[in-house]
Amino acid sequence: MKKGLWLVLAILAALALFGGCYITGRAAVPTVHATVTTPPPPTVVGTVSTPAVAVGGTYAPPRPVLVTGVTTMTAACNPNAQEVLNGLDDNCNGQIDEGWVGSGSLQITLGWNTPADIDLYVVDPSGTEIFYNNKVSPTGGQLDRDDRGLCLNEDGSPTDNVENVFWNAQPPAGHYVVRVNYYGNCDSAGPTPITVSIAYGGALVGAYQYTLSDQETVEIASFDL
Ligand SMILES: [Ca+2]
Ligand SMILES: [Ca+2]
Repeated sequence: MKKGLWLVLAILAALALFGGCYITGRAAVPTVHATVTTPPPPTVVGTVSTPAVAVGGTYAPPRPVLVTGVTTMTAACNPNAQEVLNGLDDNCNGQIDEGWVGSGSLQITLGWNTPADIDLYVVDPSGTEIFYNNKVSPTGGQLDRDDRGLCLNEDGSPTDNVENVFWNAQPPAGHYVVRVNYYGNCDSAGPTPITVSIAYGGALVGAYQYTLSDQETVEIASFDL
């Protein structure tokens, strides 16, 4: 009897084990709450100039057309340099004379270093001419510094002159024209070397040179955005 009893018990155990699994069927699918793993931000070492991003992607740099006689300056900036008021991006951060004038997303800056009175003109795609007598365009462009050499200067200095036009927000697409006019020699200035620097989307497009004579007007550069 004992042997028979053990046999019965063994059969019942086998049925409970394998039969149970069979009856249970496929294992229940565990409920998984969707989770999204966000990768950590990249590690940035040092100071990096972040280029502005336009809707739909990064800004495409414009390609200015220069008139005869205008030359492109060789890049001479230094990331460790102190930015000074001179119409140039001294520290290579894509902003011209930051701390003195506005930069924004598009910046066009005239610089010269004689007592002459020279003026910057920028015609934007709306046809608006931005200059000392019309400092704000409906497109958002504005002239925020107007220097007049020895004739009369905003900061009282006959040299280190700068005029600056910039757009804080994204400037309109279309055609831009940059002109400079030698308004007056203020009784002491002769032909004057000038620079025009253009920065767009957090990067310097270029810096351009020309020597301007008294009363001369020159279309330094034109470009499309
Ligand atoms: Ca700079
Ligand atoms: Ca500068």
